[in-house]
Amino acid sequence: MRSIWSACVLLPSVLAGVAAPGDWRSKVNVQRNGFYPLDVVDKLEETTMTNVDAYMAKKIAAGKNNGCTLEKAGVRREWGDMTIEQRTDFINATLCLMKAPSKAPKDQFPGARSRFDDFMAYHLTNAGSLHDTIGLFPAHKYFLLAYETALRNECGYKGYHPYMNYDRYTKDPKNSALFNGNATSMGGNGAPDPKYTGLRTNGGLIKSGGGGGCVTEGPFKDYMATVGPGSPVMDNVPKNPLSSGGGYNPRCMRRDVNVNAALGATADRSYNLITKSLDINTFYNTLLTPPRNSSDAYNWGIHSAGHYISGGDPGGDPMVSPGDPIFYFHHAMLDRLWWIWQMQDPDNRVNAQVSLGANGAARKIDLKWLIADVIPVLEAHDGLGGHGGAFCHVYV
Ligand SMILES: *[C@@H]1O[C@H](CO)[C@@H](O)[C@H](O)[C@H]1NC(C)=O
Ligand SMILES: *[C@@H]1O[C@H](CO)[C@@H](O)[C@H](O)[C@H]1NC(C)=O
Ligand SMILES: *[C@@H]1O[C@H](CO)[C@@H](O)[C@H](O)[C@H]1NC(C)=O
Ligand SMILES: [Cu+2]
Repeated sequence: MRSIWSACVLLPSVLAGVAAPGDWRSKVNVQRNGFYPLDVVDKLEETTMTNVDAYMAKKIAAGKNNGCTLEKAGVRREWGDMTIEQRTDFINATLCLMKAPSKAPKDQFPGARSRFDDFMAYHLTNAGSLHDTIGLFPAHKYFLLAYETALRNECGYKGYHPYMNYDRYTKDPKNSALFNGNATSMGGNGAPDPKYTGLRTNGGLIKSGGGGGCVTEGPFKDYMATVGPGSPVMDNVPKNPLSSGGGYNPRCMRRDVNVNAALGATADRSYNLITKSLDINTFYNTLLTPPRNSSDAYNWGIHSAGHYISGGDPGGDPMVSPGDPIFYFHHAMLDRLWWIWQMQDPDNRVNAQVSLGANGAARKIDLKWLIADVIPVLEAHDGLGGHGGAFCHVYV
């Protein structure tokens, strides 16, 4: 691992003693792995950091930053940019959460046996408000914060949640640092399941990537999904003993690490999504349901593509997808794309809400047993100071 920002790059502005535009590099700890060249979105993010720096300076001057500064912000990194030690710490904390005691109501979710399961249980019963026009971005931003907070407060994790840059998984996802199945990956592919041929999405049939069975390699090979299924995308997922899906249904984690899905989330697609969506409705609709295009073989929409890079059960099941820890890597990446989009024009975009829902600004996000505070939805729009500074992160 190396940091590409050498001291001599920083020196002139340090000597001048003023924070010139571009000085974000002296405030944020950038850590890159030279194995991955920057893609068009990474480059856009770097140029956007000047806007972010100016936006923060303005908020600080107005006393509205809630204690959040770029220097203090948690840095969420791409998995491949993290050192082996950082990856190990993260994996250990995830394994800890899978053993930590559940706080979900026992009568409603007798199947939730760990703190990790609690998140799956919440998603199962609140999928509507988590995914509608008003909720999708801010509710998942808060859900991710709640999960990251549990890793930190309940399992001693010192870092911040990683994200997966989809583009890095468009060539050979099965042999990537995220999915190669070794001790410092997030687990391997599922064993081949000839009965699993793929799944239907908005854009057509995503052909199987060759997996579909149980994950047998890596740190989560012994992990059992508990609650659900809700809306399984595979056959032969055992039924839950309760009609609510909240009962105990221990089953192996299945995956289909799928390059055909990943090709629907290449960097050029994310770049176009950010730069060509001039309002939040266009951004939301293009992300979820892009216009049909018969000459595009991978037109799934980036949201679906991201979920199905590993798919399976519970990961591919829209009701219980947080039962595969990769869920949070995907939603961190979506949060990153939303944030880069907002920061093209922060004054107008941070509080922009998809206009299809009624009473958008009055909505509150209540994650119940996941995190204490019930927060107004707009407080989960600002990743750098929202909700009294509880949100204070950058993506690098
Ligand atoms: C992670 O857990 C393993 C197994 O419990 C342990 O050997 C290792 O030291 C831990 N690593 C870190 C970085 O804490
Ligand atoms: C796991 O794979 C990654 C990425 O290829 C590599 O950097 C790392 O050294 C491997 N670790 C082990 C324990 O094999
Ligand atoms: C449809 O897909 C093709 C092939 O990827 C692409 O060249 C073209 O620009 C797309 N059309 C629209 C309207 O997005
Ligand atoms: Cu989702």
